[in-house]
Amino acid sequence: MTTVNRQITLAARPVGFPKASDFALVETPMPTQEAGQFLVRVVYLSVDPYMRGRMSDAPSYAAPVAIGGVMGGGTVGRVVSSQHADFQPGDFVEGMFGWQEYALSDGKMVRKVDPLAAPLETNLSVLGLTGLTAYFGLLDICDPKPDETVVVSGAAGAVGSIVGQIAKIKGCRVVGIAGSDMKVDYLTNELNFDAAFNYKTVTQYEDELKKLCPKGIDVYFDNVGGAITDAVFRRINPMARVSICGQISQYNLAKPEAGPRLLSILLMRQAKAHGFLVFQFAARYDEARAQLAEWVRSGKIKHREEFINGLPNAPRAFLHMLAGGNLGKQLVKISEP
Ligand code: NAP
Ligand code: FER
Repeated sequence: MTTVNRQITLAARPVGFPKASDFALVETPMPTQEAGQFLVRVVYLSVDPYMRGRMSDAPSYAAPVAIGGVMGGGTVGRVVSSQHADFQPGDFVEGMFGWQEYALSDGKMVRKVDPLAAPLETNLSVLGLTGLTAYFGLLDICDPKPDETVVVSGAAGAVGSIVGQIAKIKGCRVVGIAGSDMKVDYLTNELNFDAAFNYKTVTQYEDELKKLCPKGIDVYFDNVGGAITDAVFRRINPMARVSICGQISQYNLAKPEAGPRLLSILLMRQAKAHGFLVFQFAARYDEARAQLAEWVRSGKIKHREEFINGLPNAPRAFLHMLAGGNLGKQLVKISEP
């Protein structure tokens, strides 16, 4: 076995949109396992928008990655060797092992996964935090009812594509907003969305929403913020529910964007906007995962993963996702299962 562990570290705090030189590929000695620990070989790494926040030292719910520190991230991997009673060599596990080829673990916050129950990579997509975010952010925050109109931004991405399909299962009219014609085709032709539009070619968002949502908007699942969200707010119905899941249009801005002040719309339409972090639902992950797995098995939810190979390409995969290059969930394949 190799004696070297490769890692991606944070080389510099990004200014604006991150770049390859904000990361470094380093080689370190393989860590030494002690009693109560096991060694994991990482197989798949998830790249996620929240990682942009971890690269910055702005105040947050979680500590930033230190300069020179290993980038954190969700992974699935395989146990190589173990001095931990609950984990045996060959076991597949999901945990926050980060942007590296090998990691030591004490088993805390690690979930064993069954590679025969579902494809391994789905533990980072529809059956992982991505799917759980969609599930709780839509169902708990918005309580969508049959025949209501649901708008999803970031609709062709990992979370958004699952949100729209859950809303269809609940009998809603679903309208997606995404950044390319190919994504719009995918949403309407493959995922059964009722309508979708490309925010990069449509210029009058409000007019487009008026056309595609003739009965107004009852539920808005917001992944992006900014001008798209401003337009949706203007079209919400009385008693609408808005789930603030993400604001990716703002993550790379050096200072917050000035926008119209639209909270009076919430007031006048007696609407609710609710921010959430998926972790607040941790006690109910198993229940949600079982439901998501059933929807996947019965063909009611389709999911898509895209892979970029090799740890050295992890920064490229992350930048590709931030720029909208992904359809569905962006993963990095670090090693063979
Ligand atoms: P994703 O949607 O698979 O990938 C990010 C997508 O964002 C890109 O594909 C791109 O698609 C879009 N995007 C990038 N810049 C944009 C901009 N300026 N305006 C509009 N869209 C832009 O990522 P994800 O993992 O599913 O995350 C989606 C959102 O959920 C993110 O905001 C993330 O922070 C949030 N999230 C929140 C939680 C939570 O606990 N609250 C958990 C997970 C994720 P286009 O081609 O459409 O531009
Ligand atoms: C995310 C975006 C932002 C996310 C968490 C945050 C878990 C929180 C950021 C902060 O508190 O600084 O996608 O996912």
